[in-house]
Amino acid sequence: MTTEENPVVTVSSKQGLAGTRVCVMGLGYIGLPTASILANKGYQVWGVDVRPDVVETINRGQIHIEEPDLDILVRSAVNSGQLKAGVEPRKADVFIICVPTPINADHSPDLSYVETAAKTIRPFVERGNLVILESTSPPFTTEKTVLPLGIPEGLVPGSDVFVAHCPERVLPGRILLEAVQNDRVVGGITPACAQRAKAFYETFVNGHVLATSATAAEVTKLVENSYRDVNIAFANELSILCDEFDLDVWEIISLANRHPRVNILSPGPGVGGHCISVDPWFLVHAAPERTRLIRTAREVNDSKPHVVVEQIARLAQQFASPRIGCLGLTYKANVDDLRESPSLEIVRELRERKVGEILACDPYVSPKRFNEFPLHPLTEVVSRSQVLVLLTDHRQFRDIPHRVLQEKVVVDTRGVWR
Ligand code: SAJ
Repeated sequence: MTTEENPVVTVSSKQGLAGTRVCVMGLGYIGLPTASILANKGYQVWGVDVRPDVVETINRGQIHIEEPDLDILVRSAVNSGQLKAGVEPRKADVFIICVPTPINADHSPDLSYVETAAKTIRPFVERGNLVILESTSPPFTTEKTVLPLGIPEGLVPGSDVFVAHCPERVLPGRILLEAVQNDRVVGGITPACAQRAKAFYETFVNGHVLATSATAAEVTKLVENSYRDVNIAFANELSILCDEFDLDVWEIISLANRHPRVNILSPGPGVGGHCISVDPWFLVHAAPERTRLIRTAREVNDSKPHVVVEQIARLAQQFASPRIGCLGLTYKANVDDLRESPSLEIVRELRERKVGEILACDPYVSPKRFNEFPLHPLTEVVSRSQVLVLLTDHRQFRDIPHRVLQEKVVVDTRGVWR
């Protein structure tokens, strides 16, 4: 109940962190970096994942996802004994929930992972604990799901126990840097909960930690990703418009961006990843009548892969038996993440429609974890293809010589070969 009962609230430097136990629920793209950053800061971290293979990998000091420098950080955290993993939670001073929050086929939120994580920690939560939801969540999830399911009856939030939402904000590919450098929004179920969470984040975040309510933090996070989705949709709509006029969208955007108050983002094959293509739906679902623009942006971005497929199919018609090279499957450059990837969606649709022989290549996707269709080496794809499609702008593809591209029919969805 009081600050004396738990050191976390007063911790503001590395001193004293070693005595603080943190239990991180979910060791994926957010949970594992968070757990290893905290462990390297000196916290005693217990990481939990439902997958025994993930737990074993981490306990060996290895990682199951691709992220720059994460391997070094995890190895150091495990070797020092500060990070250990298991399939069940343990008692801790701080619980952090970092589980997925996907959407169902009808775009409604699927909160089952949050519900399960909250129920799983409940028997371990004690007076004085801080419980944090980091997963991006629909409005009111902290108050209406985590609080009732995760906090034992009789413990009063804000005095006996502290519950907050602190949405992650890190960019895949720069997670370790951004987890520490970015400003953070921490929203409490009560002001005391927010202050408690703020004190915790200030022990390892260099950016500003901004306190608010749990619901405001939930909506702020969704607004950030919706803002980006709407702006990418604008760029994607421009690319469709410019095709209609037979104009180069990249030229138009670079000219328009010379205006001091215009900053248009880049069109692409669509919007993927587990964040921007999902999170805006949480707002749309929560208030369908108030989110016309956000919904339309989602629809524009979701339609883009089909526009690209049509374009490829049209161009392929000039060959009797077209061989189409598809470069890149992941949702964006230089990451291994295939979730909601428009590039993968395009390759799947081309294969289903039997547009020609499809030769796919992605240096970031190991055939060990991907066996839906064969992957080919870059040199083979480039030499054998008549139509060459750039879907994900991995650095390896940017260096293909111009003279090679000149011999092909090229579809460059990212504008990097211009
Ligand atoms: N994309 C474009 N054109 C652009 C920028 C991106 O087509 O100009 C595409 C990408 O290729 C990709 C998708 O959009 O398919 C999303 O990529 P991204 O790099 O914009 O963002 P994410 O999904 O990797 O990470 C986002 C970030 N949110 C914002 O920038 C507002 C990150 O800070 C969040 O932490 C993350 O979502 C998350 O976890 O919510």
